[in-house]
This record gives sequence, structure tokens and C-alpha cells, in this order.
Amino acid sequence: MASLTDFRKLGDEVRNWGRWGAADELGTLNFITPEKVAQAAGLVRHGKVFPLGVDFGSSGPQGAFKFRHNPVHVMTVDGGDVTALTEYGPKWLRNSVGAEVAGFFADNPFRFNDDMIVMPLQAATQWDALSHVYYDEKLYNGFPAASVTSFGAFHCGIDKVDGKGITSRGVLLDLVKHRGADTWLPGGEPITPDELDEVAKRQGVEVGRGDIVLVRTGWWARFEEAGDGSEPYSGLDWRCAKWLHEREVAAVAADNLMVEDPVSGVEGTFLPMHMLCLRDMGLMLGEYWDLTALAADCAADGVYEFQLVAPPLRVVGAVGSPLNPIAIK
Ligand code: UVW
Repeated sequence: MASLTDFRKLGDEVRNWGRWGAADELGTLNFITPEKVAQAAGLVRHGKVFPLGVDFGSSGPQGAFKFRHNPVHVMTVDGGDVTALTEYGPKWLRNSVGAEVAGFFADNPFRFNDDMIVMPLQAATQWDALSHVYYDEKLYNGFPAASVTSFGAFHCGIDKVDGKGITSRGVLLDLVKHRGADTWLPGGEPITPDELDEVAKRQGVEVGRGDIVLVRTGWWARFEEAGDGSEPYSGLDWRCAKWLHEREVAAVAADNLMVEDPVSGVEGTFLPMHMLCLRDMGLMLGEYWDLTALAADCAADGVYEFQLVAPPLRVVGAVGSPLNPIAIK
């Protein structure tokens, strides 16, 4: 088990603060240049599209922790309600929303349905913004942690990165196939930097500047099968942050709930890789990405690179965003 001193040493090594200027809030997305975007678009050869987002609904993966819950979806207008509103609704309803909706529907056959969703932005397929985690009271690039307030993140919010797209070359590293696992990687065997090299070599793919790396652990496939996300699992060892730093990767995403291994690896801490990636490197993490269909296709044609299109929602001041990323081959 590493110490907090070891962690701080690695933090000093991988820190990108000031690399793109004192005001930078994009972090490693700066590695995605127009040339990189054009190169990624050139990887589209067959028009095969793989949506990587999971369902947003009540059967989602939340529940293992009390501080997050699954999305709650509610209908706010239902065209079929018109009779109830006009004929049976209580007076207060007829005088307010009922009258308004009945007005839209009066004397014509046209109807509409509306709905809303209430959810933690971290509930399902998501990007963590650079303001999601911090230590020593500092966010990425030295911005004060206190700039994340009850009004939202004034620095490093997800809205600050939307100008990048986000689109680049995606590279899938399939750990399930590499380890010869059935569906997923059970707990207790964190993925090491050396293993990432082995997988890339075996798949015949190189990881480089501006790439977005997708790591398949099988967690999502197992969750879909069992409907329970509380089983021990394996993710990236915290030292993989250095591997990503050395290759100048733009972002990393996985099919599990926190990319990194749930066993910290740094004494007395939680989420050390989050701290190194988001806070020190300025590298965003994607979680709960469904990589099953993409992995099957990559295994079939032996091509593990593709165009990845993964724009977050522009939720002002948010520390993360849901999305439906798309890989195109
Ligand atoms: C936490 O677990 C706090 O964050 P994440 O959703 O990024 O894993």
C-alpha cells in the first residue's frame, strides 16, 4: 500500500498546472487539436455507429451509495389528461394548469406530451468535470476549491469544456478479452500500467496525444445481467494516472462506476486516481459507458480505434454531465 507521500510525489510529477496558461480550464482536452479532430473523422470507414450511453431511468446503477439515486422521470403534460382536467379536475386545477392545457387542446384533435427528469448528474453515463474532486483546497490549475459554491462551479465547471466538442480519436482497451474473463473482472486485481501496455500491444493499437481511452472491465455487462452493482470489481490502479500523463491522453472513460479501482491503493484515502487525473492533470473521467457492443465489433474486425463524439450537456456551473457518447467506425 502506498503512502500519502508517494501520492503527493506522483501528483507533483503529473501536474499540468500552468501548462496552457494560468486561466486554462480545459486541461488535457487542449491535446485535441483541429488536426486531431480531422484525423479522428478519417477513422470512419463503414458508417457503423455505437451509442455508448446507458438507460437513464429507475432501473439504473445507483443504490449502492445513499448519496446518489437513479433518475426520476415524471410526465408533466399528457394529451390524454384533457378530459380529466376539464371534466373531473378540482376547481383549482381547472383554474390553473388545467385551463391552460385544456385551452391548447380545445376544439382541435392535436395533443402533446411533456415530461421532466430529476437526477444526480452523476447517476448514469457521465463526464466528471474538473471541479468534481479536489484536495488541499485547490482545483485543477490552482483555482480555489471555494469557487465551487451552492450557486455552482465558478471554475472548471462542465460548461467550460463544451467549446471542445468533445470529439477525438477513441481507443478501446478491452481488459475482459485480454484477461480471458467470462463477462467482467471481479474484485481484487487492479489494472496496472504495464497491463495497459500489454493490451494495447496485443490489440495492435497505439495510444497517443489527444486520444480518448476507453477501458472495458465488463462491469456494465455484469450489472445488466445481475441488476446489482454492489459486487466487488476491479478498475485502474491509481498509478495508471502516470501512464495517461506520459501518453498525453485527452480523457479516459470506463464501463464501471469510477474508472479507478475501488480499493484505493493509497493509505487512508479514497479516489486517488480521481485526484491525480481531474485535479492535477486536468483530465476528465467518463463513467458508466456501455462498451459491450463496441468491444464485440472491435474483436470481430481487429480495429480498436474510431471516431468518438462525446459532448457533455452545457449545464452551467455543473461538476459533471450526463451524455450519450457515440463511437463511429
Ligand atoms: C465519486 O464516487 C465521489 O465520484 P465518481 O462518480 O466520479 O466515481
